[in-house]
Amino acid sequence: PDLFESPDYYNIDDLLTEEQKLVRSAARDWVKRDISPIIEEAAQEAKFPKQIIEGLAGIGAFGPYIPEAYGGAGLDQISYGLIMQEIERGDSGVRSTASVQSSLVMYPIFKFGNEEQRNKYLPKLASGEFMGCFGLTEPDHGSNPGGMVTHFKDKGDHYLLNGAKMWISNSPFADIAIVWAKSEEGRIHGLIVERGMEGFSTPETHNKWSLRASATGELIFDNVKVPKENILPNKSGLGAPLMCLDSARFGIAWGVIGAAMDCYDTALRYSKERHQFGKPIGSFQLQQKKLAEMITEITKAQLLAWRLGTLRNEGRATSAQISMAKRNNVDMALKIARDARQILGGMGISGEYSIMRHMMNLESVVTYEGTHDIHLLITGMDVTGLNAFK
Ligand code: TGC
Ligand code: FAD
Repeated sequence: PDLFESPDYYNIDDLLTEEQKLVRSAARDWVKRDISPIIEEAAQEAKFPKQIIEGLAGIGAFGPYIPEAYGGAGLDQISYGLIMQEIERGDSGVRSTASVQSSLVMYPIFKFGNEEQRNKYLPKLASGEFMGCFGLTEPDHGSNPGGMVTHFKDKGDHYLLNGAKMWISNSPFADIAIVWAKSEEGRIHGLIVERGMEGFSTPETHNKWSLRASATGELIFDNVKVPKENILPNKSGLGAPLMCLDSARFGIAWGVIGAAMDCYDTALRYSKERHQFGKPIGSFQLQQKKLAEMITEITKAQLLAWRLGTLRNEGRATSAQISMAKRNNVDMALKIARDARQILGGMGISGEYSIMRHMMNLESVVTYEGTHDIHLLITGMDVTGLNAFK
């Protein structure tokens, strides 16, 4: 079938620069060639396809907006968004790997690290020679990361780290982890923990029905001696990891549009080919309603993402604006995946088509990086000035 028609109902391409369109094409071609043919099997087997790391680095998916001096692609925020969109057209789990590497590992090292840390890690992360993960969530602290109990003590020439993180994307194979932990004073800091440090282990989480092509695991710290030079010196407090989340949530707001587009393309094509009662099912009003609403919602999500990208490029996007786009766009994609699956009838549950995989993946995306509820409460707090969390 003719993959990836990429609906552009409102001529949004006119709003993109030539460079942004080139970046998007390169990512789209790579996903079509290297992800689409292998992803269903990887998801069925619940295996992260490690062979794609080089290709992800090749399309600039690792640190798209990190300056070229540190190995990044030096691109703008809309280009970053478009890369995430094209990758997630293939699979949300692959986009997760790229989101984590870029926004949750490279970004904090770039933003809160010193020059030595930037030079030591960023070029290797950009090329995929090093893979990273981000440990914020704990077994008892998910939506409320400020309550974390993972902590470190100053032992003179090193820090002694104890605790555990859970639900960590990329953890089973990551070379380094950005770990958020409390000091003896109760202040949150970021530490760079490297695979191989004694007392550090990363058991994989099995039996997921979602993001099966992405490896998820724990991070366990049992008296891990972390060299003092591995602390990120330039920002502490919960605001530091939340700044990383702003960047990743922005990428997700774009990424899920790709998953939605793939579901829409597939359902539209199927609705014209599949005949029942002597007619294509796309000629029935009930199916047209679903398709018309899908393209309307995709178009609204594209405009939200584009405007947010422009605000990010100008350094003006607020965290609450990012929350609105993450929440709206993930919900939009999840609803489209569910409707598209129905349009395919029984075929909708088959791995012959990508829709059920997208649908199951999006059940994680609506939960991670701040749940649907949490982002609603962030908007609620922003417009009322009243905090409903506590
Ligand atoms: P609160 O008291 O409101 O804030 C603490 C400090 O942080 C500041 N702040 C922010 N700074 C930067 N960016 C933001 N978005 C910020 N939001 C708040 C705030 O000003 C304050 O600063 P200061 O200087 O006064 O201390 O914090 P709270 O404890 O009430 O929590 C607020 C809440 C609930 C919104 C926040 O904790 C939250 O977002 N919870 C959701 C947790 C979450 O998103 N976890 C994600 C884990 S990582 C992940 O899921 C990766 S999946 C990756 C993949 O595979 O793609
Ligand atoms: P909880 O916080 O226990 O929430 C349970 C329910 O309660 C939710 O519906 C929530 O909306 C609701 N709720 C919570 N608080 C409130 C409130 N104040 N008011 C109303 N309702 C509320 N984390 C990382 O640090 N790094 C990663 O790389 C990472 N990758 C992930 C990959 C996958 C596949 C998954 C599933 C998760 C990942 N996470 C990661 C963790 C993710 O960020 C958390 O699952 C998420 O933040 C929610 O936390 P929780 O699961 O503990 O749910």
